[in-house]
Amino acid sequence: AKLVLATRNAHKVVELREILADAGLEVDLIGADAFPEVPDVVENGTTFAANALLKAHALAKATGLPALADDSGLCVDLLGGAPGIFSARWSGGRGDRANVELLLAQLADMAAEHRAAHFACAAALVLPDGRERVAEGRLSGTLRFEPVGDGGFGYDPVFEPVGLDRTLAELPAAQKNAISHRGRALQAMVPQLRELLDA
Ligand code: ITT
Repeated sequence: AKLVLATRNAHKVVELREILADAGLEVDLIGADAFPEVPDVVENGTTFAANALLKAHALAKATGLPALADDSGLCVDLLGGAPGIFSARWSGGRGDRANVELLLAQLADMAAEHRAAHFACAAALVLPDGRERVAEGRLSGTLRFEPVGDGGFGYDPVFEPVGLDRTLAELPAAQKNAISHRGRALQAMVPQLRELLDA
């Protein structure tokens, strides 16, 4: 079965492909870059799930193919859950590194025991006939004071998962995917992908 990945984030595409391949799904994954004429949807939902559904519905409608979207972000306890759904543009669109720098500055005076955070991911599957499914995943941890590691993307270099003494950016990709918010959301979505896509 064909499945369009409704994301323009190249790092997500790599991770989604690996996670779905590991799940043994028989799907032909198509990147959103195959449809450059489809405009980006306005992500004006108030939750990860709402924004994931907006992205998946837009692409399923435009392409006539099943679409899978990921909306995700980092939620910091002390910041009341921010950056949350605003994670990608926390520094006003200046990129991942600037986002991390701003977040570290916002937490500068906070001791390790106050730096709890979690990553959240909502995966949305939408079929051209409008049927939809959502699955969510989380990963809890704490925020470091300095970035460490070259792997992953976004906030990975400052995020230390609970129970590990390394950041997500120090983990091999397979190990990140096995525990990540994205990995967990997708694993929860596998039965629905099999059922709806017959994959
Ligand atoms: P699309 O909407 O096209 O999928 P995006 O990057 O704008 O791409 P989101 O709105 O879902 O996607 O924002 C996700 C942001 O959350 C991402 O840019 C990172 O800053 C952060 N993030 C999500 N998952 C992450 C991960 O696994 N590791 C590090 N940071 C992550």
